[in-house]
Amino acid sequence: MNNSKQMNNNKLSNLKQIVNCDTYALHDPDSEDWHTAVQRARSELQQYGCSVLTDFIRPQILNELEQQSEALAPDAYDTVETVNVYNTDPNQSLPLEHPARITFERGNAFVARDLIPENYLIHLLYANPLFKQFLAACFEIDVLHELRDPLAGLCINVLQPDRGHPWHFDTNEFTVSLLTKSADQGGVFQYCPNIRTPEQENLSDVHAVITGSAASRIQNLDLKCGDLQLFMGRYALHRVSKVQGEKERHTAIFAYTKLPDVIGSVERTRQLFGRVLPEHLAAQQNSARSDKLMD
Ligand SMILES: O=C(O)CCC(=O)C(=O)O
Ligand SMILES: [Fe+2]
Repeated sequence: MNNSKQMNNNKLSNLKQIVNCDTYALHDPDSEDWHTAVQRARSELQQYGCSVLTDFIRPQILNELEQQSEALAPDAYDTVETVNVYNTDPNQSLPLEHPARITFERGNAFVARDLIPENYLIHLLYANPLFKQFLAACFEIDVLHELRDPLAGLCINVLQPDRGHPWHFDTNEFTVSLLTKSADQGGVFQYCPNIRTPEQENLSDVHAVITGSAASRIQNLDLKCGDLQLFMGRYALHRVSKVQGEKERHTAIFAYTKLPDVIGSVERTRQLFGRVLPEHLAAQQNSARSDKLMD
């Protein structure tokens, strides 16, 4: 067998070992089951901006998934940051009632991609071509690209007891996440579907939600370990409520983009991971130039 055939076989067997392919036929993009799963996700994304693929991971490996997550959690960059829902500077000269003036403590910590071994389950899944092909179809995009960012493409989001991930919009239009360890209590993913559009910020509703006076707009997701969540986080305001009890809550965040070669800015990377790599500095230098010539 030649090398590339062997590699494809390995990827297929990895996928079948990790994903519940009886329910989600990721291994066979020509099958009716594959199209049915894609269609369901598409229609939920169109309606609510969110689709949960329950029991996406094979139950036999949920323990291993949690153990790998636990082994990496101590490496998370842990800092409590003051943020607003837009992740912009909260001190700008905006009226006091503007939602950007309301701040929260962001208490989650990220384990960066370069600390996650390539043979760990979430890393195998993130880079798997059949996984990417399926997700691209669900989001109705031709091709999904892994970030070229060596830190931000794949992360574990760690919430310790008494910490929460406050109300925010994501920068990326869509996100894929997987609960790898659940909290005893609290740590609930909450969101407000379609609260803004590319044309309309809808500041008054955003303000009402984050000040606690629009509870009826908020949907709670009851996620279990091994459920995969597809989410349009740029248009839906969302948060993870404070974790209660003894256990941490972990999610794997799989970041993909429509455009290739995406690398985070030096400033944002330092905020999220406490460090930057030569790739971030080089990308910043290149983007400051008016051309892409070597000299
Ligand atoms: O951990 C989660 O479930 C959500 C995380 C999130 O919203 C984010 O990382 O932007
Ligand atoms: Fe988010």
